[in-house]
Amino acid sequence: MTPAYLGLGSNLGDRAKYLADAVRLLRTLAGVRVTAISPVYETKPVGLVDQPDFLNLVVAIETDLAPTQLLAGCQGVENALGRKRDVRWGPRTLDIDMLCYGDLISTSPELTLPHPRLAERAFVLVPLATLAPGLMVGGNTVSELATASHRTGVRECPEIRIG
Ligand code: X6L
Ligand code: MG
Ligand code: MG
Repeated sequence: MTPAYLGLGSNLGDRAKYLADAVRLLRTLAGVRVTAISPVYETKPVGLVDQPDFLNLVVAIETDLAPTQLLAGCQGVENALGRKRDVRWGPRTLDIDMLCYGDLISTSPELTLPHPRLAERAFVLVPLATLAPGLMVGGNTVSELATASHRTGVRECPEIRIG
């Protein structure tokens, strides 16, 4: 079993329901065991800023799946929840990004691990730091990176409970 971390985000429709449904579907994937779920955060959009605010969280799993199998499983959950791929970086019902897969480093164009923008994204680092503060990413701990991100545009939503 390999530990892995998935970053989930939604900024269309009933965002909390999409996240809850996504976690439920991830639990049904053969070879995937969900071990922890971070709090939910409301976050300002990054990349394409003129779109609705996101809800983001991070899920810790243990998996028997190979990285490409896990990627396919995540894309299956995105598709099941109505993900359309039109506008690059645009609004989405559900996005699932593979953040880390064990200590694997991969530079393949289909799947780069750890996630290429992980170290700069407060909307991923802040939830990830609640589950894996000591995890090393590119020579720094997630806790250090989360602090360096100044939690910009990230607000915890304790009223939304998922899992
Ligand atoms: C320059 C060029 C600066 C590109 C930033 C940032 C591109 C983020 C893509 C960028 C750039 C992204 C989420 C989001 C997106 C999310 C929040 C992306 C992909 N996904 N903002 N923006 N949460 N808060 O899940 O991450 S689009
Ligand atoms: Mg993403
Ligand atoms: Mg994605």
